[in-house]
Amino acid sequence: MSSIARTDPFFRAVISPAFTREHITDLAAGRCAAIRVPDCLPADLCGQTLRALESRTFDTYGKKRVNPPVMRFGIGVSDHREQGQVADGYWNAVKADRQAWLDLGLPFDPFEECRAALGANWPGGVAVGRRGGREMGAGVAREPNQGFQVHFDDALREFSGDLLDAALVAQFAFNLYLSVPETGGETVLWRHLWHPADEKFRLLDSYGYDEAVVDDAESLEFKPEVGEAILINPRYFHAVRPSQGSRRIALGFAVGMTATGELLTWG
Ligand SMILES: O=C(O)CCC(=O)C(=O)O
Ligand SMILES: [Fe+2]
Repeated sequence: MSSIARTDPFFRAVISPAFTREHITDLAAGRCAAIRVPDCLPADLCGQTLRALESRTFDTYGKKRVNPPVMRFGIGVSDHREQGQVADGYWNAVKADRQAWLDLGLPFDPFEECRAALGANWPGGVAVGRRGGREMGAGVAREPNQGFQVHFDDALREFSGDLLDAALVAQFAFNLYLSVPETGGETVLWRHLWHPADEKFRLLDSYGYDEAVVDDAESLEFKPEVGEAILINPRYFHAVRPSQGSRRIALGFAVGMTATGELLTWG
């Protein structure tokens, strides 16, 4: 007699000392849902970045769309979306954002360090993506102390046509955790991809959905650690649980894989 598997062997998080070619390919192909790399960046690099960020005032996302509020240092293209297009204001915001990160006075570029770690074993390389020849933002520091609602990220559905100058064959979300809370703050992924019928669970004017949208879908949950980087398939519904204690601060950006095997990032 054969037993019936109740879990999907491909819906799993792999833990690895580095981002390998095999794991990134598995994530693109659906053979895993997340890659976790503990101690991805040296502790002193994370510490310096955190201390610099702690001395700055964080902004909030649009309070209506992102509620409970999420703090952030930097900008994201999702705040500059107008009718499926990137609003002109994004480019000035990117320019100001680059200066704001330079003004932190760090002797290195934290996003460049993240890209280097991500691309260490990737033959196609990792670069910041371009749109109409212009370089996109490198990423953002986000602080969702009160959590992220259940949501998914998919540039294909958020923007009309290609967001970048290249067509993407897969999308990922990268996070590098600089500070984590003592209680809560887990990242949860559900084995559920958006379906039109899910729209009835959409929270009013929000990026998020009622948790009933993921119903009894298989889930995986992890509690990030300082210095850890994760790469997830953000087309799976996911959320961050509310937390207490230390601030939950992560460097984040989106990653796309092109048909020629380049990894392109944007924030
Ligand atoms: O902070 C996290 O762990 C995940 C945040 C998120 O929603 C994303 O990176 O797309
Ligand atoms: Fe997300």
